[in-house]
Amino acid sequence: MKRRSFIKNASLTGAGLTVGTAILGCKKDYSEEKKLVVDTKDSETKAKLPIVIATWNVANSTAKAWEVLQKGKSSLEAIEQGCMVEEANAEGQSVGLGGLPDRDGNVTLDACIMNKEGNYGAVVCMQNIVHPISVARKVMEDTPHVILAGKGAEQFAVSIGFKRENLLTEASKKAWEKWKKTSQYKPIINIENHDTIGMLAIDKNGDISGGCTTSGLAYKMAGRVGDSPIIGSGLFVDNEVGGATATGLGEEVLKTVGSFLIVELMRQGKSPQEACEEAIKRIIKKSPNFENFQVGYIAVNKKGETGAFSIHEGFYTTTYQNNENISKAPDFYNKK
Ligand code: SD4
Repeated sequence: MKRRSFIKNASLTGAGLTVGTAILGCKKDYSEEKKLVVDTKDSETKAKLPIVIATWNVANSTAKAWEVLQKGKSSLEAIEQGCMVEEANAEGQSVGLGGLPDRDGNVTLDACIMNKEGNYGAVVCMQNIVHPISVARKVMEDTPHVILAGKGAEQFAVSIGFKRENLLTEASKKAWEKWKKTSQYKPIINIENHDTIGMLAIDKNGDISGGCTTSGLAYKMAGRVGDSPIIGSGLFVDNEVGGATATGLGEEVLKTVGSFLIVELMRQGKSPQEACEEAIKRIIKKSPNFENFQVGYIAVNKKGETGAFSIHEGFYTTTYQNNENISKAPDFYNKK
């Protein structure tokens, strides 16, 4: 076996890694870790890159991100601009402008972004700003912190030039007023999920970034923060391995630190698909209540291979790869 293909195999299977370490026949050599890096210049990988993958049916967002990548810009830039498309879309009721409000009628937004260096920025429970993904990027790049919350996040955004806007559209206000008549706080499968954007992109240099942006659960308690802006839960990227992001009932994703789990499983040799399935199974094992909520994951590895899996039917993903922008329904766990 040629050295390079051995390294490749070692990086892709847990067994390969064990054998590799055994052949070295001694204490773990940490320089081996470096060999996990996939050669993004090999022809198989090149064919799959660049790539953008996102949760739900968001072809306009992935098209924007793809356009940015085609101009030779970074995956970080693609993520920000791709997510901004849905944030500005007043029709989408679970992200940005037009997002469904909390119980008190306030639209509060959560978002985060991660770059190839593993840097991270987030805003949680922020009001009145249409583009939380861009504010999250500014938190990452221009502050010594990683998360800004509520009023502080809003003040920071305004101080650097973002405009305050009312995010509650007539349609979302009407929906909230209707909900208030019964005030039933029960997550509804797939309804609470639509259009939360979790997006992962790999640029032509093979560098991965990710973002996640949402208005969170409709009619949540005031102050509630979900998984989407929390590193490791709603999103995780490791440029040596891949990235993962989540949608659905954030409380369940948070308890199992789902996106970090998926990236770590890929690091150990699982494919993106196997890793997503394992993370869903972890939730199911811990929550006998899984019939009543939805969670969906997507993942991409360094080679541009993707995976997606959810608890229930009804989840969608959109992938822009090899010049095709395709939305499809991935496999799911609960087949009755
Ligand atoms: C949350 N994961 O706040 C988000 C919800 C979601 O579309 O995905 N909404 O729990």
